[in-house]
Amino acid sequence: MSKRFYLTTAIDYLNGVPHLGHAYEKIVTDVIARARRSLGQEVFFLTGLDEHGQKVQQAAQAEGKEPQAYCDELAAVWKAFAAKLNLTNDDFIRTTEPRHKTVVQGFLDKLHAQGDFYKEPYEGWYSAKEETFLTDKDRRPDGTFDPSYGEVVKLVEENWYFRMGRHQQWLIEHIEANPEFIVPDYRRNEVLGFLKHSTLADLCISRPAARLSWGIPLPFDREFVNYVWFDALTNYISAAASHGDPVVCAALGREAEISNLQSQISLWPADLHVIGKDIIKFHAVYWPIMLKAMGLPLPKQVLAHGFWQKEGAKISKSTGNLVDPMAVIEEWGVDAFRFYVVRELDLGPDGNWTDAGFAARYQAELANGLGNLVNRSLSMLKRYRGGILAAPHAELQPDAEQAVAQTRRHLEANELQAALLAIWGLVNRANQYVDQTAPFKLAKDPAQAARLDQVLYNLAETCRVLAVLLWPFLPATSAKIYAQLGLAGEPANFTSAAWGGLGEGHLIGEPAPLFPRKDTPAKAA
Ligand code: ME8
Repeated sequence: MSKRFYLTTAIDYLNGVPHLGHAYEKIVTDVIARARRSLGQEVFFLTGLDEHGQKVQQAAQAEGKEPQAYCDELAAVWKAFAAKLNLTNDDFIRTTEPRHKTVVQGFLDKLHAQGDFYKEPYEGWYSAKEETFLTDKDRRPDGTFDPSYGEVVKLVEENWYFRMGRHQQWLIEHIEANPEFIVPDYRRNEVLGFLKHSTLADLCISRPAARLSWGIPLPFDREFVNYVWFDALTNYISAAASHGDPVVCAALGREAEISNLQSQISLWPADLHVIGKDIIKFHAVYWPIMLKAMGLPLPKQVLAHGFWQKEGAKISKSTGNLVDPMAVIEEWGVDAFRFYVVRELDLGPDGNWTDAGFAARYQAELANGLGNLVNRSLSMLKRYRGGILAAPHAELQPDAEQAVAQTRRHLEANELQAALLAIWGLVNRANQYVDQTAPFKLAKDPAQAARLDQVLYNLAETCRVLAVLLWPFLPATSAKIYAQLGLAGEPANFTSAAWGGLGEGHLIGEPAPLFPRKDTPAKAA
């Protein structure tokens, strides 16, 4: 059983419908998953939903529904959304599933038995309206709390805490010794700065069930449910356990039970957690500590992406400043959406969605760039040669090989935006080649018949190479290019980007526009 390349996304709170930020994270993770598969690795891609805790309980209450019924209804929407994005996730975990709850409870039991937890009263200011404890930092300059908190009272509450102190030093050393552990490097520096300049407070891992019932009960104290972040982070190993991962099952003492599974998949340690910058502390501080306490190896990498704004302002339900990914996909197609978010925003910095920018990229790079190249190349082959290729010719081979090598290098380093730039280098070169060689003129001169054959071969073969390179990013488009070339199957194997795949006498299929032109002013969302 060889270990898979195991990559995960954050699991989204189930308190609304998916927005641009959720879609972005899932798409970049899918591109990485597809790229690894194309490059020959065995991959396991996990995504899912974070269904417990106050946010979800309140959202259910607001709709007058039982939390479980609320989650079941909405989870169906999110699963359909994952399919709409064309994600190739191998599993979809929900934290309300029994397979997850048993692992969380096993985890809690083991740490409790080891003495990692203690119970203590906490005294603080409490807002019943917001169901949250407040500190002096939450006071306004005049010393009062914001009226949005309602009445704020002194409250004493007992809770369970996870001892953090002994973990601070080794974690600093681990992050320093493994520069790849947190990327980009400015996020690593942020985490190191935090760890070096403050004392890690013990983590409260419970909420009294009397106050918040929507959670996983602590197995050793039923008066409490588990803090939602402890619960949520555990999804990465509960999914692995449910597939019989030997490392996780051994740590949980579940070897016997798991050995009955039909098939076992080796997953842990995770190779890559893809998350947003706002939850880096949970993934790069608390999660490694939880794993270390459990006796499990740490994930190889935590990659924190940036945040999207729309038209320069925060994405927000309350102000209505939203990008509705479903609406964009309906209007422009899923590949146009996948393309824009990966092309526009490198992995790391923050980005800004603009409707005009979306329409401009669609027009210039997809319709006039890739779409026009494929359509005119194949249409000319059809018109001048009945769709039949002449002998292979290698004029564009060096350009294609350069793009293939650059794309491979960037995909291996998860440099997705740079990979797209390399691919578009070839798109632009091939469009320039059409203009320079002018096959429409060659076709008028019988003495140039052999030259026309060469040009048409170079163009068709470049389209084929592009389909292979594009597959992780624009899978539907790349499948269409393959079909229009008269090739069977999906271009899902990077090695087939080698020049010369199309043979003499090959008959292509029917050319059709890949990206219909939009003549009306753009309305992206
Ligand atoms: O944080 N731009 O869930 P969530 C880019 N359940 N990414 C964004 C974004 C934006 N505007 N807004 C949110 C949670 N995200 C927890 C995770 S994991 C064990 C538990 C990203 O629904 C965000 O950074 O608030 C996170 O990675 C993901 O969307 C889910 O956010």
